[in-house]
This record gives sequence, C-alpha cells and structure tokens, in this order.
Amino acid sequence: MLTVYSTAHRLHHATELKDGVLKPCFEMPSRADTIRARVQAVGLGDVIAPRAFDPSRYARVHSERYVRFLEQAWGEWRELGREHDALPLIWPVRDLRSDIEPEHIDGKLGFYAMDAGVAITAGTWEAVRTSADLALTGMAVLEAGERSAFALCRPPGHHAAAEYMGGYCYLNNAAIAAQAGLDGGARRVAVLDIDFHHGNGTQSIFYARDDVLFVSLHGDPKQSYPYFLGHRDETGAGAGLGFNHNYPLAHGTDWNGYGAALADACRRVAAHAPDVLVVSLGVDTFKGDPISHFRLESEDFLRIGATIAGIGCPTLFVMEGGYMVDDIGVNAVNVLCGFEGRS
Ligand code: OKP
Ligand code: ZN
Repeated sequence: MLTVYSTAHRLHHATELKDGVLKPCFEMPSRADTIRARVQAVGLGDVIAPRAFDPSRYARVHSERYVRFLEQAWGEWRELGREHDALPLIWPVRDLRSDIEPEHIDGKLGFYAMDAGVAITAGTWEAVRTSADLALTGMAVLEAGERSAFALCRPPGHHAAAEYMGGYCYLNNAAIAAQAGLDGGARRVAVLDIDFHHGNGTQSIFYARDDVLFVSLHGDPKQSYPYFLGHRDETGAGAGLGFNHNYPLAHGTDWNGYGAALADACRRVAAHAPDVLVVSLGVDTFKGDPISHFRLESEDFLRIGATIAGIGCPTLFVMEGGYMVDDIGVNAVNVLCGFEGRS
C-alpha cells in the first residue's frame, strides 16, 4: 500500500484551551512522524509526496468564504500586533445571529469555529492545505488503479464542516477526498469513520445526500466530545434519509462491543455498494489513549483492517486522531496490515 506523506504538517504545532488551561495540543507533530516511521519499519510500501491542488478543490465541500478565512486569518491576527496562537473566544450560539459574517478577526474566529481546539498559527494554512492535498493525492492513486492507499493526514479533518473548524480539524480531508472520488467518476462513495470521536463535520457535509453514505462508530455524544452530534437517531435528511448511520458506544467499550458494531457497520457499507470507500482512520479507540475512553488492544486494530477488507472495495485510509504517540504508529499501521491480510 502506498503512503502519501509530507513534512509540511510540522508547520502546525499549536496550543489548545483544555481543562481551563492553555496547553500544547495533544494533536502534535510527533504523531505523524511516529506513524510514518512505523510504515517504513514494517515495509508497508513506498512513501510518496502529495501533488499540489488548487483550493477550489477544497471548496467542493467547504464554502469559498470559509476557505478564504483559513488562508487569511493569521495575517489578520498579526495585523493587530498579536503574536500568540489565534483562538476563538465567542460563538454565535442559538439566538445570536449567524447570518452576517463579522469583519473583525475576533468575530470571524468565533463565526468559523465550534470550539477552542483549533488555534491558527503562522504555519497552519500551509499544513492544513497540504493535509487536504495528501487525501486528494490518495484518491488519485486509487483512480490510477491501486486497491488501497494511505493518506497520512495531519492536521485531521473529520470535525470540520462546510463552514466551521473544530477539534483540531480545519479542512475535512476525508470529505474532500470523497467528493473528489465522485468528481472523478465514482457514482457512490462511502465514508466509514472509526475515530473515537464522532465525525460531525463529515456527517454534516453529506447529511442531505444519497451519493455519499456516512457510517460512524464513536463514543456516545452524551458522554464524549463533540457532545452535540452523533446520536443514533441522525439518519439523514431529504434525499439523504437512510444514508447516515451512527453507532454511539459507551465508555469502556472493548473488542466485544466494538467488533460487533463494526461488523454491522461494514454490512451497511457493503449494502451501499460503493465504488470507493474512504476510511476516517482514528486510533484513539486504543485503551491507552489520553483523551478517549474505549479499550481496544493493539491486536484489535489488525481485526479492524481485516473486517474493512471484507467490504471488498477500493479503499482510501485518511488519518484522523490517535494521541498516545508511542503506540499510534503500531495501531494505525496494524489496521493497514490487517486490511492487506498481513499480521
Ligand atoms: C479530534 B479527533 C476543545 C477541545 C476538546 C477535542 C478533541 C478532538 C479530537 N478545547 N477536545 O477526533 O481525534
Ligand atoms: Zn478522535
């Protein structure tokens, strides 16, 4: 399996507001480099650089003004003489108006963010757009005839929706790749999200559409971030009714509960008969993850890969979360090895 990787991710290393304190993000550069090292250690396949795509490709699933905001936010912040990471501090909840884009950067940050886990720094845009380009390059690899590819994206993407960032995510790499698959001729695409956290952004982007099936296994939003989406009764809207399926699972879920839910989720994906499958690959379901609450063991990730392979469809793996840096290399690559029938 080819891996698409770039060192550009290192340009993004930010702080987040966590437990009331400004701290370095758990989503840190060593994550991607740990996974890349494991890809090479097991001889998964060649590591290739991404092609550069035009931002109009990102605007197939995001609004143009949101993409422009991401590109310009750091400059606007710096014009005010600020040097620390740009973070939002006010949000248009419920009866506040969200139909008018503010002009001031402080207003824009709140307008385009769902939480304070998405700092913008000097290198953020370059890292973010390269991350999306990794996913687009991965989709191009499949279109060239490969059965699978691994886009080693960082920052991740699945919390980012058409017009907002959140949870370490800025551009939705998986959604951008899924849309590229359709634009390249696929008639049906599925996105299977196995990150511990619900992929609210991906769900939101495709919620009213029947050409992209979204299926997600995640910590129950009653107990887990992102709290405000990911319940079982969210099954799609309009033409998209029946094309969204959530499997909220309780804290403490181990392979017993997880394996059964995954088998059911994969049956649904196979029934959609996708021309291409995008997997939002998070390994924060691991028992030792510092910010998540499932109990999967490293060997379970081999089983996940084998179960996904059973769908029998060209598959693009897009890296999402996973925060215990020492183990995420083994766990992420175990999914890919399991998919290939290796142990
Ligand atoms: C991203 B991915 C708010 C941040 C709360 C965010 C967790 C994001 C997980 N200050 N924590 O799905 O692994
Ligand atoms: Zn996650």
